[in-house]
Amino acid sequence: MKITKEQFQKEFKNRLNEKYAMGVEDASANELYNTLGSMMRAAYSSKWHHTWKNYLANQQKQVYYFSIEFLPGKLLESNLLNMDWLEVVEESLEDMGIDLKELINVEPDMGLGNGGLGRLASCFMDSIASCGLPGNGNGIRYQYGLFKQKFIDGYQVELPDDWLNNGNVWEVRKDSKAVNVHFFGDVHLEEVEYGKLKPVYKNQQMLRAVPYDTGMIGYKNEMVNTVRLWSVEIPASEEVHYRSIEERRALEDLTAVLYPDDSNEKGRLTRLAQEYFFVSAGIQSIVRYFKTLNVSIHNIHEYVAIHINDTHPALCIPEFMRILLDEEDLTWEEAWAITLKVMSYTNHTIMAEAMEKWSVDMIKRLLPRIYQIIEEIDRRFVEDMSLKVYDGKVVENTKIIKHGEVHMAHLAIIGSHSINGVAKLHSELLKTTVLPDFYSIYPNRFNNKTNGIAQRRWLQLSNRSLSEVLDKTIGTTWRHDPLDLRLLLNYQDDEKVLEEIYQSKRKNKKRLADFIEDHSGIVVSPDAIFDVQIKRLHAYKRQLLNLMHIIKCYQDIKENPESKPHPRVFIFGAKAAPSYTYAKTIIKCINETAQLINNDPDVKDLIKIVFLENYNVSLAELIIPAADVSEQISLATKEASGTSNMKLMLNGAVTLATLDGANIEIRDAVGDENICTFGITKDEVYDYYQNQSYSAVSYYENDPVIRRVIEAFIDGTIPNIYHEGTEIFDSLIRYNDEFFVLRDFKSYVEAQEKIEECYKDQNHWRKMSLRNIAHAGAFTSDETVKNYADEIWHIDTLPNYGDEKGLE
Ligand code: B1N
Repeated sequence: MKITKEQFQKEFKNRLNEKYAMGVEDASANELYNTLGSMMRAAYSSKWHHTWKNYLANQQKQVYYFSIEFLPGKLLESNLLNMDWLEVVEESLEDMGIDLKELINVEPDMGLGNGGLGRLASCFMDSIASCGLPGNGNGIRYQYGLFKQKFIDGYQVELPDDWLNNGNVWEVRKDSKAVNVHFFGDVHLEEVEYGKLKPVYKNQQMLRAVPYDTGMIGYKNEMVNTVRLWSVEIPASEEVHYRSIEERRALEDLTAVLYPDDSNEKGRLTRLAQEYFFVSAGIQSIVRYFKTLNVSIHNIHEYVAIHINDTHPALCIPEFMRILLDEEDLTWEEAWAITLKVMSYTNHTIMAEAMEKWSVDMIKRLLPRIYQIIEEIDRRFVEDMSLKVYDGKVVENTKIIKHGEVHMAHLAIIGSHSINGVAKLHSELLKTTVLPDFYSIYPNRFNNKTNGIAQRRWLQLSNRSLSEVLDKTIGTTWRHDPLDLRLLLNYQDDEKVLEEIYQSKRKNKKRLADFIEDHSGIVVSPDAIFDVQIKRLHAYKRQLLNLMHIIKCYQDIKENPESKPHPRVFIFGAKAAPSYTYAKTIIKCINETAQLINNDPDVKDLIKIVFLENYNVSLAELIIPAADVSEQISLATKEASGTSNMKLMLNGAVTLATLDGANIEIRDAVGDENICTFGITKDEVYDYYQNQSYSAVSYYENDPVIRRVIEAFIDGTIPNIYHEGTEIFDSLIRYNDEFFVLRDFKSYVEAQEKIEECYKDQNHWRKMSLRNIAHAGAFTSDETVKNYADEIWHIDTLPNYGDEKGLE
């Protein structure tokens, strides 16, 4: 999609005039942004059209990635990059006196997800298109994204994220593709013809699902795939059926808000309705599209793969069965065989509280036909297992419906041909510890697909200065193939290159320091170590461990004013689920500790704490390039993979990590000398569980350092946290420290000391940093999605892909 400066400027001015009857000099940033966006959309729409027409013409097998969250962030710059317009547009705008950055600033950050799971889905969408793979996203167009976070008196306050209030240039509403989704009512099976039972419905409520499509532009490959997000509407004809205003409102608001819980489930009717809504709409639209191929429904698995991103879309399985049985008249046996071939499932967590379960009563009431199908899937599963060798316990552990609840993970596993975890350790734990009974039944279904990240966003766009150094040093092939970052290893002893990488880091740190001063008033030095922990606030991620170490450093300085640690800025970014009081307590404690330390003259600026508000994709793009230290300190076994670990290493940060999730693979990639690991291993964690032998209080009693740190929470050292300090103290001592913070404290402190030592030896540190960048290409989501494509979805690029990327 090439364009010249002259073409661009002419077209841009025309459009601005057409849209707003204005010249460049009169337009606001928002008007300029909308003009540019609509112009880009017009430019890629013929490629978009071609892409799906080609899929159709080739009867290409496609994957549909069902995810209740997508977290794309801003799209302007990333679309410009992938269209190969970035440089021309930047220069052309500059000629017209417009700074592209100002247009980027007015774009809302599209935050239809909570954290890693949603961001992974968006990296996958970028990679699928960029690798030329036929794949689409399917999700919900929430009217409000994840809440905006503010701190008031150190407390988290949530504000609505009304991201659509200025419209959305990237989406296209497709009225002609709307479908109906049904809820509630009564259903019974009637023999409509001899021997054939069909469901007959009474008193159902019908909602309209309207799709909004967004083009996913492949990186300089002329391909544009689709993410389809569904929005609810109430058909006027249906008004009469509502039993109450409340009920009407509940359904009307179905796609209004994203549930703000990460790794946690709260059984609520609206959430279940959301899940069915986007699943049913998505599957109906897939089947409708499939019919235009003129292929027999008996072969649909050769043309369609459906991926279930965590259990939230697990209703794909009974919904697909419903369509094959009730609408396509297939037999149960055939419908089931096809469903298995179509469906695959990724598990993203082993945290018990995140395992989705719905009460039988709720599903029965909201989705009566779906419930019948789930019941029958379960009945046949139990019958089948009982005939095989499995003992009663295995069947009891694996069935879908028990104790009045539907276990969504069990449904997803039983109905999919592939079940994968998101890092090697996590996938092993699924087999050995979390789902051993399922593993014994279906050993061949289990596999690993380690997560990845899109280097385009997380390096090319967010770290332009490092990208330039890379281009100069190793050429530009890494931009297409991130594995080529390894070429950098040839320069690990090249002082000039090390210096240039350092200077680019310095620039990014300065940029962040300016932002910090603007937004929080805190002055930090870019020569300090920037120590970064950015992720959702959750007890298992152990932001508390980080805070305890900071308090220790503070106490050391107070006790020994002559000590001269290297100056450090501890940077946090984290949102807590609004209902997660413990996580909010930790936020309050970090903020109050920041007040104390940042303003204590004795500290002489040796330590600063900066907790940036409203951590989101855009803020991540600013923080990550500036990081020196990457905090990945979850309790071993708890973080399924993590992806900020990959983003931070890619930008030259050195990882300070427990042996959890993908940290282990990062260590294996960079080697022990280039990462700093600490803490107990998965085996030690399980030993403690097995023997119930962990005693937090003994650390408190026997380790004076730990004792002094913990007491700071309750003895007034940290001001304004009377209630919160007690809550922390109790979680550690009274409730025996669920995430072994005290157990890992000492080795964490030692690891932090080692980090400081390494940093002080700048020559050594710079080499470590370079090796991290060089090995980060291995964690590209391009490779991850190719593995999904080959091993799970069995999809391929178009036959002519690569030799004529321009398509027809
Ligand atoms: O998924 C990420 C992983 O890198 C993280 O380690 C993992 O914690 C994260 C319920 C979740 N697991 N589970 C969720 C999110 C929302 C929700 O309502 C669960 N998120 C993860 C990508 O694999």
